Amino acid sequence: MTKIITYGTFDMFHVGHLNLLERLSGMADEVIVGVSTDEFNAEKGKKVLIPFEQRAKIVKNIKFVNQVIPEESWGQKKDDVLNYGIDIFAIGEDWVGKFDFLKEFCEVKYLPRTQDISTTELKRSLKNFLSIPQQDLVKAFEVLDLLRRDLE
Ligand code: C2G
Repeated sequence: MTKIITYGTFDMFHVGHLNLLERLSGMADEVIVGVSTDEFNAEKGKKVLIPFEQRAKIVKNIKFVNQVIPEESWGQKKDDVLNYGIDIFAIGEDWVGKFDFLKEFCEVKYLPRTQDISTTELKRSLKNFLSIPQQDLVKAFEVLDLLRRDLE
């Protein structure tokens, strides 16, 4: 029974997060995920949109995940690896090298990220969409409606 652990914010859950968790499930029998609390995200200097309870609930309900724990500090990883009997620590390669100190206690793997998607990108696209003047959006939908009718 091999166990793998990862940590993350998982804000505005998207396919990049899902791909990572799916990969973990192919690497071990049990997947444990440390979801960053709102307080820890403040410490990471990361603004989150979705509160911890909702982010944790979504991750807990992903079929590739067996257990969710709160990630409250940078320092908890070693204790988690020892207390949960972790065989592998894995995380996206944006963190490459940052957690090599865990090699003393378990395997450490940095995995390729999913390209062209990130919470930052989603927020930017949403902001751009919402910045389109209301009347331009209305006009665009009217034109689309006319085109659809022509095609019918
Ligand atoms: N990820 C990915 N592909 C993306 C976006 C994210 O593979 N397009 C991965 C990240 O590499 C990370 C995980 O999904 O392994 C969660 O990403 P974030 O929620 O951004 O997590 P982060 O803020 O990097 O927190 O102690 C570790 C930190 O808590 C990691």
